[in-house]
Amino acid sequence: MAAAAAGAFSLREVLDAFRRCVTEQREVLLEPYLSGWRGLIRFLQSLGTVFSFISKDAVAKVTLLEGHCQRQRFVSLQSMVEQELAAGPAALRARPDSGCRTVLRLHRALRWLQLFLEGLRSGDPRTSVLCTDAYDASLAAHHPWVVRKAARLAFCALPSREAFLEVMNVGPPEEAVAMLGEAIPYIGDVYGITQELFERHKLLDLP
Ligand code: 1PX
Repeated sequence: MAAAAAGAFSLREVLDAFRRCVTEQREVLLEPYLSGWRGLIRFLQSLGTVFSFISKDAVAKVTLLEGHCQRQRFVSLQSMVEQELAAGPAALRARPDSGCRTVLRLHRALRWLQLFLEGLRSGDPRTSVLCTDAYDASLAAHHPWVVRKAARLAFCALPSREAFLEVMNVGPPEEAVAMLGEAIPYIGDVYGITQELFERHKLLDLP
């Protein structure tokens, strides 16, 4: 397989990042987690300016988390939750820039991704419908009306299934579909561990 052009999206890279995330102790490592997100954001940016209000928000969140990781030396999601909770749950809830509330937003978006990729893999050619259904089953409940409206409008501009598979940069469509089949369980695993962690610490509704 030809190496993807510098800066171009490759689903393989994202798959590798999410694969590297989960340790034997079932911890989620932040470095590959954020690198997976960087890859996804590059993909979104390649889809055009209609989506820039989404990618800007995602970039802001990833950048904030990278800053926290550098300053506080968090390695895993588990250590971040532990350290941020050390000051007490009320203090954490009051922080608009905490790592936990920021990860929670990406975590909800990861559920969207999982559902959307499952839809793409299923062979349904209606990408906008797949995307809207995935959004309605995940992020929509957490967004105000105006964001929901803008997101649904942007989804109408999504490329076709063939174009999607092509821009994944992993070769012919069958290969892209096979790689989706490989990637989805890794993404699901990261999602599941995070969900359980946040649930246990009652962090699923951090404002
Ligand atoms: C091979 C296919 C890969 C597809 C990759 C697409 C990557 C998508 C990345 C989406 C990241 C979205 C993060 C959203 C985080 C969020 O919920 N932010 C909101 C709340 O934040 P706050 O700090 O205010 O509490 C914020 O209000 C968000 C605003 C922007 C709109 C968010 C719409 C999200 C739609 C997600 C679906 C993306 C569709 C991409 C089409 C491929």
